[in-house]
Amino acid sequence: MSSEIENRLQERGVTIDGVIAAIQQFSVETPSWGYGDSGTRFKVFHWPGAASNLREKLADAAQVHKVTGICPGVAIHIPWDRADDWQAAKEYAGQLGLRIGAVNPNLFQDDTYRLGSLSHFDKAVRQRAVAHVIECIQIAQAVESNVISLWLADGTNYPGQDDLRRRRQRLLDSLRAIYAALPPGMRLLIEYKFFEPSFYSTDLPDWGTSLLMAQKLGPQAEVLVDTGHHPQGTNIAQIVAQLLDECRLGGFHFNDRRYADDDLIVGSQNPFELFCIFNEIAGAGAEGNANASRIAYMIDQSHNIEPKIEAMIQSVLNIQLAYAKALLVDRIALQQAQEAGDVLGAYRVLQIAYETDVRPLLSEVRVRHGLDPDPIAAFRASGYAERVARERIAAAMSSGYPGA
Ligand code: RM4
Ligand code: MN
Ligand code: MN
Repeated sequence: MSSEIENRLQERGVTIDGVIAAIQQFSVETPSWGYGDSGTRFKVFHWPGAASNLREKLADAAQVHKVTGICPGVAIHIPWDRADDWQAAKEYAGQLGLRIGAVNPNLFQDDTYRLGSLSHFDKAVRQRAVAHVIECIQIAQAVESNVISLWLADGTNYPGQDDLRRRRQRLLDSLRAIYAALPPGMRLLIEYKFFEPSFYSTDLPDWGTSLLMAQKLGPQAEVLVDTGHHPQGTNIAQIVAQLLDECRLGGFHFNDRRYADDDLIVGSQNPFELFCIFNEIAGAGAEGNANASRIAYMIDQSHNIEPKIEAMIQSVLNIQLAYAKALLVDRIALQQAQEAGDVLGAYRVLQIAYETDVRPLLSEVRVRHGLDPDPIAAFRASGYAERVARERIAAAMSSGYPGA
């Protein structure tokens, strides 16, 4: 255990056990699609043994949970993960110590969605898109998940291509039909992204638009912040603060970016930003903000050149690290410095927490859980990646499936 951290907390009358309990309660959902082959528009490199169906993705996700202890949920994407028997899929997840989490509808890969889905000018297309989301709601009910995570590719490429206000009204109409189909307790998380695949306008481009939609729909609709979906330089921590204050922060899709929607390992490019995000959440939580304790933390990454399972473990560890550091912020000293107008004193309160080495603390939390203190080493030592590479390639060859 890090006595440095313990001593510093003691000086403030904070017990290390409280911090450990908060770390133990924290969990992150991993995405099924992060275990399969994915890439860029230039090339998809096949990873030997990469999962190619829901069972394999769940098996891989179970390895991440096994070594980190904080990833019991797995988000699914329909139709990529469509199963004939959802009861069986749910039971298989249960046997692995997992549960199926957020259900992500896919409104961007059907030919009929070329000019939009929920915002399309053709009512028949809109109805088809709404029906797909309602099917996802039914799947969520079957697997006992209570989150629908909606990302919309809708938008236009050229000025004048469609009427922007009419698109908005159609979208709201479609969302109302979806909202009406939500059973009690199920949440609709509305994701936004500033561009891509559309380049002139995107129907849900920013957190404000998603928030307006959520507020019009009702309390079961909330905003989902994907950390890769903002223009360069956007202050995501401030967006998080505003959503927390409005009690509409539904969840996160964590990943990191340098240029666009890069979907890189969380915290690999801008770890301080990740810390600042968690600082807002920890600060709100310390003041009893109701939203802070019911945030769906999820990863949304696709791995191009990385080994997929290890990349996921690394992301989970980076998230946990940032969260633990945010818990160490001296909130009283911070507020005092802020209200004394001590600009740099306040900054230094954050800096002290950010620069604290929390690795011994996290190792301690893992050991208390019966886990290896070093999850990456444990995963590498397990030989799992090599074993599935052999077995899955052999299975693919014997079935004639090329595995690409
Ligand atoms: C989008 C967005 C969604 C994800 C798709 C595959 O950029 O991040 O959340 O489901 O990609
Ligand atoms: Mn996303
Ligand atoms: Mn994305």
